[in-house]
Amino acid sequence: MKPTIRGKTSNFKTTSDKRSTATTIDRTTENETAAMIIDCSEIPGGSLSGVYTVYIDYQPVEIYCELRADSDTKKTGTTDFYWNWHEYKQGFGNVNFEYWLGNDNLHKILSSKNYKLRIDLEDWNGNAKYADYNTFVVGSEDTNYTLTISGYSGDAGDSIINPPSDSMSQMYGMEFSTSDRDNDKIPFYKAAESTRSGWWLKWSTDANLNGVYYKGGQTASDGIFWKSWQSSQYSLKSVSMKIKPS
Ligand SMILES: [Ca+2]
Repeated sequence: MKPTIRGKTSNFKTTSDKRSTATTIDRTTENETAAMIIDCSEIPGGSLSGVYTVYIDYQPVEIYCELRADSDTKKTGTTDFYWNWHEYKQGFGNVNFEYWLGNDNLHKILSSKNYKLRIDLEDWNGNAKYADYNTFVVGSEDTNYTLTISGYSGDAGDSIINPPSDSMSQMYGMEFSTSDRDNDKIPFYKAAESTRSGWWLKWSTDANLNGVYYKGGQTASDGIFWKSWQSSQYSLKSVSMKIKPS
């Protein structure tokens, strides 16, 4: 059952996969006492993008590895991302389409070495933008998955770091909140309910990537938005978050 996946570094391509956390692979070897994580880039060149079963702390986890620009599956917004703490912790969704890898897995993978985050965005007119972050770390559950992120580049603008520390939309250093776990910074208020998401929230956000999926570019305050490109009222057609070693 132990996958042996080796090979040259493959390309990491852009697609419009909606919210797929295309990510990394865990490899256990005969000589390792602890799970060792490898990433999708170590899958042999020429392999197809798709779902791979990997092992994180010896637990099988299905992840989506994006290896070529061959992803043309249609995304329909069928997965609701308004889940509770436990579900965000464990992960949810259909790994072929829309899913969340799980905050525990994110923490384990991102703690294993340095990773970049790439966010791809698409609006309803066929326009695509991206935002890259050189550093992306998610703390353990003990920290409520506190976010550390830095090093923006891209053409979508920075909706994560730019909101400064005195902004209600600050994300850096924030803890994860869900509908049933209020870790935002505002007493008597649940930011995760207002954004209809699970996310790193102080009060509100400029980057509501786990918001409600509205079709056709509808105006909504709890949609999927990226404020520095489109407004915080414009619900995007597709978004994805992907990681790879930096
Ligand atoms: Ca609160």
